Amino acid sequence: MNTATQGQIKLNKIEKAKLEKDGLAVKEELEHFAKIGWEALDKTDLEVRLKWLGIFFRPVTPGKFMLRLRIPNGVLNSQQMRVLAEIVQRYGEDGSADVTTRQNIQLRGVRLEDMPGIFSKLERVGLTSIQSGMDNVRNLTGSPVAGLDEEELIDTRELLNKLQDVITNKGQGNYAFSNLPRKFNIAIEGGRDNSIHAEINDVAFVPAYRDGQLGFNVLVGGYLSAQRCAEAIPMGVWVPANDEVIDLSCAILKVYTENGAAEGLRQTRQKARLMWLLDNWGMEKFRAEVAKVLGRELLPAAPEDEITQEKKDYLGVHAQKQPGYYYVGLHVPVGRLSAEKMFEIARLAEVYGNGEIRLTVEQNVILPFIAEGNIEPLLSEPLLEEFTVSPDPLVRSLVSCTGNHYCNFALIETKGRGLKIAQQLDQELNIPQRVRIHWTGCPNSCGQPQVGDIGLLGTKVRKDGKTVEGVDIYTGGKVGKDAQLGNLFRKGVPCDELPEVLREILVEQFRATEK
Ligand code: SRM
Ligand code: SF4
Repeated sequence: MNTATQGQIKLNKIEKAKLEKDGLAVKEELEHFAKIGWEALDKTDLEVRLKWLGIFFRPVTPGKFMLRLRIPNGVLNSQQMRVLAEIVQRYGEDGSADVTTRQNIQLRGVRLEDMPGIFSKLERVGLTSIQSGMDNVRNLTGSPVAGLDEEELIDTRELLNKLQDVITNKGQGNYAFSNLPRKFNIAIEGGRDNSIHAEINDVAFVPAYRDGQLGFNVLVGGYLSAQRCAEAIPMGVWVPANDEVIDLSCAILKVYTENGAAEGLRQTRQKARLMWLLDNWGMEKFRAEVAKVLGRELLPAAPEDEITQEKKDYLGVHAQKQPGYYYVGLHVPVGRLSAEKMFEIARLAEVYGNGEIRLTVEQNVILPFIAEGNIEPLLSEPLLEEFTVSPDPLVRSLVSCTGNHYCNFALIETKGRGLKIAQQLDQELNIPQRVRIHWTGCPNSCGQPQVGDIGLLGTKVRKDGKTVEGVDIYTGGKVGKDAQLGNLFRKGVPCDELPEVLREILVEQFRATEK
């Protein structure tokens, strides 16, 4: 059964809207939308379909849109960064950008009337925002040091670029993949440290040798949501590190898309991610359906994968495999960038490196190809006082979702508060180990609280007869090898009590001592 013949099945609201008009169709109407202004738009076009173009109406800041790009593998260049900086610069105080938890960039404050011009600018420098929201494949993540790291097993960049080209029809939009039952995350790891959080992707490729040949074992079904958090499970399949990765990804997307309605995925938005199809079918049937679409047998998984290391954060100065060159990881506090800082990053990448800029899922930036003689001058640049290569321990590993400044789902403010508390505790405590604190403003879990050593998930709590901002605390998240999701540790802690509660946890569980 395909989406055009969904007959008697009771579709959810979003599915009905898509049936009326595919989300991607608004691409042809963008010029018209820009002319008539956002207030005149049909509500579904404004709040839902524009997300197929990466344009997000923000009810918190009406008229000031968020634009979510696609930066496969988190690799961009200085020219692209400069264009992004120019776009947000013209919006003054409203304009800014965020590095996201999917190694990507989102622009803020953007006006609808400017979108056609912005899209032309993006296209000229090889960027796109197409299909970056709603029922589409999200930014494709890969090893942030692909092609640089001496220990790398597979360079993920070409695979991810090809995959993005296929999924988005080279940035023009692709109706074959624009009507998934739900969002979909794909990641390809090329190193040993599981830099991409394989466990929380719908499809993840992790390096594995099979009969002496290097390729990938495939994990499927991982996701986080308000309804359920599930770790990805082995598909029991191995693919070589070539176009078969793209073929397999597309086959999985096709199976997911075409069986969504029959399997109930298009009825309930909360039960629509790939894992629900796996629940319904079991892995054997899923594999068989994928093989049918592929038109060939799938090879069984390699007995073990090559994820053998703890997760790195890539901050600081590191030798590259290219002799005489280094990559330098800069810490961007909670991923927030101003236009000025973006221009500066672009300049530093050109003056000291080869113009390339990398992003990480920890919301940081890496400048590669810094020649040995350029390291000291780079480290002395004023930007590196703020975007330091060696931040204090808690600030260093802080990750945060958008929170209530821009996101209408948010139950709390996250980025500002998270940074302030981390800075305070860094001042007060000696913390002998890495502690990754992940903040997220609501149960959607965009800030991945379940992967943090400590995860803080926004909620409302009652205190002294009033409703105040609070968090549910998660602990025990493990990343890298043997990754596993954390569990709820304490519910409903008011945010003003959080420094104290976190201090306690840091002392008891992470060997912190008072300074
Ligand atoms: Fe997310 C929805 C922000 C990564 C799970 N996410 C949203 C929206 C679009 C809601 C909205 O319309 O306001 C948020 C936009 C707020 C804004 O203005 O920025 C939003 N998500 C983000 C970002 C920007 C968080 C960040 O600060 O870095 C991340 C953008 C990634 C990107 O570049 O594409 C982001 N979101 C994630 C992740 C983490 C990941 O992929 O590793 C997750 C959990 C993993 C997953 O998806 O399985 C995540 N976002 C969600 C969900 C819950 C999905 C579900 O199946 O229920 C929603 C709500 C939804 O889709 O209905 C959501
Ligand atoms: Fe918004 Fe909630 Fe996602 Fe944070 S976790 S960005 S508050 S939807």
